[in-house]
Amino acid sequence: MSYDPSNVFARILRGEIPCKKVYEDAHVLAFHDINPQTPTHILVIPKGAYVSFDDFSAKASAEEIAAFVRAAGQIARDAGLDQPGYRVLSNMGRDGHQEVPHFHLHIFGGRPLGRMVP
Ligand code: D5M
Repeated sequence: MSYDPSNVFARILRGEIPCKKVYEDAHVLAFHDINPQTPTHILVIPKGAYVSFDDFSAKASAEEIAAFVRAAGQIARDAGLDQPGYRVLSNMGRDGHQEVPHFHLHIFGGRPLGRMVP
């Protein structure tokens, strides 16, 4: 699947639509989900044009991957979620019910999340 630059997260990265930003560095942007499923629901996205986790894992540089993972952990810590914990999830493709075709990680927290339901 080729990258569609008109997707909503690409538009956020270009500053065409606003977001509630929680973190930004050279490789990563994070903001609050517009439709939060938990008291804290943050989306972490790479600035590079990657469609999905599959695309990112295959094509991103080691520097981008390291920056992304480090940032995601820091964002969760800064949100106060590391104790008592949180959930990280990425929907991938049609069966994964991915709606926005720009790779993103969901960080869910702020209440007990219960057992993971696929
Ligand atoms: O989830 C895509 C997520 O993106 C979903 O939880 C809503 C969120 N979303 C969609 N548009 C926006 C804007 N404009 N700001 C913040 N969050 C947004 P997926 O994993 O693709 O199913």
